Amino acid sequence: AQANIGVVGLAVMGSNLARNLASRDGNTVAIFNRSYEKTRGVLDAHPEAGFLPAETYREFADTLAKPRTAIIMVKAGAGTDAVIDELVKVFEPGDIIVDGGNALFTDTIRREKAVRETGINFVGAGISGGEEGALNGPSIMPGGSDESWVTLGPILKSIAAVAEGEPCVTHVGHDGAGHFVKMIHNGIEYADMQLIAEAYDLIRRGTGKSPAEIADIFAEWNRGELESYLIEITAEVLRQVDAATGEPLVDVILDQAGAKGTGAWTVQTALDLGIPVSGIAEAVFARSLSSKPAQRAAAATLPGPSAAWTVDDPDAFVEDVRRALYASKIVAYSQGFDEIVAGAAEYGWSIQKGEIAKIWRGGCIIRAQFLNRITEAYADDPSLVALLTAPYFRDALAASQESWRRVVVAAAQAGIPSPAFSSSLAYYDGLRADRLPAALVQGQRDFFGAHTYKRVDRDGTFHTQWSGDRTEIEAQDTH
Ligand code: NBP
Repeated sequence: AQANIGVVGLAVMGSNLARNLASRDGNTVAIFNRSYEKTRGVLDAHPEAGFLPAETYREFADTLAKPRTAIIMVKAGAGTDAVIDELVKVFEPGDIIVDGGNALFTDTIRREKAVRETGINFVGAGISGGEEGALNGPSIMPGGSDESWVTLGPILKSIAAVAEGEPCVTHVGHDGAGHFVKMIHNGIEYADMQLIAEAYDLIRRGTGKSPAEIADIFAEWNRGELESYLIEITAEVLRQVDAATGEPLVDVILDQAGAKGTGAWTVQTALDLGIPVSGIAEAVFARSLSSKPAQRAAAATLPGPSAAWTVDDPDAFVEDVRRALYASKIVAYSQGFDEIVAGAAEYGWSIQKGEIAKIWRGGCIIRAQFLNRITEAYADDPSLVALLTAPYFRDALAASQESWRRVVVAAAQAGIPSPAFSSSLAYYDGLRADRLPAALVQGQRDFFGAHTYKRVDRDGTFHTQWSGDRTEIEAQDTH
C-alpha cells in the first residue's frame, strides 16, 4: 500500500481532481474507473502524476495506505451507490469514503448512516468550480465525522483554491451538511446569474447599447463592490462575436436556459423548511419559463405596454441598475444563508456561517469580494437573524433602494420581465413592513376553516363565529 489517497471515477471531474491531488507535495494517488480504458487513458496522458492504477476494487484497496481514503467522482445517484457498495466490500473500519459528486444531501444522510454501520467513515463533500476548479483548486464543502476530517482535512486543504492565503475548505458539519451547503451555493449561483441577466436586458433595452458596450459596463462594475467571477465572465460572454454570422454571440444563442436540478433542490428544500428564498426561486422559474417554447409562442401575441419606453439619462439608469443588482444580490445571499441556518437547525448541524462565506471566496462559481463582508457580518454578530440587517448591508441597501425601486418601476412600465429584481424588492419591503396583510389572510383562514388567530392586544387564540352571530370566542390553537 503506497497511495495516501485514491480517486474512483475518471471522467472529466475525477481525472482533473486526481491530477490536482498528484501535483501537491506528499500525495500519491491511486486511480480506479469502472471501465479500465479510462484509467489507461489518464495514465498515458499524465505520466508526470505518478498515478498508481488499479483494475479491480480489491487492487484499489490494496494500493491505499490505511486509513484508506478514496474520493468518488462518478455520476450522482445510482452510480454513487454502486461504487459505495463495492468499496464497502474491500475497505475496513476506520477507512474513509468521500463522495465528491453532486449528491442530494438527503441521499448523503442516508448513505452516511448505512456506511457508518460498517465502521467505515462516509463523507459527502460538495466540490464547486467545474472542471477548471477540480484541476487548479476548487472550493470544497465536506460533511462527515470529526474523525474523518483529521485525515481528510490536510488532503483537501492541499488541493483547494486559496483565497487571501486561506484554503477554500472547512469541515462544514456532520453527514449531509457539506452537500447541503453545496446545494445552497448552487441556488445562490442561479440567483446571481439571473440578476446579472436581468441587468443586461434592462440596460440593453433601455439604452440601446450593444452587447460589447455592455461588456465594458460589466468590466467596469467588476472593479467595484460587484467584483465577482460571474460579473467577469459575463463581460467576456457579451464581448464574444459569433464567427459564423459576425453577430454578438449572445444574439445567436437560443434563449432557453437549461438546468441540472440543484437550483430546484434548493427551492424544494426551502419550501419544506418554510424559508422564503424568493430570489432563488424566481431564478429557477425564469429558466423554466424560458424553456417553454410552445407557451411562449402562443403568448407572444398578448399585449404589452402601449407607450414606448425611453431612458432619459442612460448613465443614471445604468447606475440605478448597478445598485438594483447589488441590493438584489444581498437579498439572494441573505435568503441562502437563512436556508443554511434553517437546515442546520432541522438536521442538527453546527455550521459556522462566516466560514462558509470564506470558503466561497475562491474556486467556486459565486466567488466574490462581497463574501468578505458576509464573514465580517457574522463575526461581528454571530446571532445575526438576517444578513441583510447587518450594518454594512443595511447601509448598502439604504444607498441602493431608491435606485432599485426606479428600476423595478421602469421594468414594469416597459414590459420587461425582471422577476428576480422585483421579487427581491418585494421580499425587502415585506421583511421591513410594520404591518403585513397576513392579518387578513388569518381572518380568511378563520372564516372558512376556523383556523383561529392571535390578537395584537392580548394573549390567547381566538375564533370569530362567522356562521353564527359573529362574536369572538377563545379557541384552541389549531393554526
Ligand atoms: P459523470 O457525471 O459524467 O460520470 C461519469 C463517471 O461515472 C465515469 O467515470 C463512469 O464510469 C462512472 N460511473 C457511472 Br456513469 N456509473 C457507474 C457505476 N455504476 N459504477 C462505477 N462508475 C460509474 O462525470 P463528471 O462530469 O466527471 O462528474 C462527476 C461528478 O462530479 C458528478 O456527480 C457531477 O455531478 C459532479 N460535478 C460535476 C461538475 C462538472 O462541471 N462536470 C462540477 C461539479 C460537480 P465509466 O467510465 O466506466 O462509464
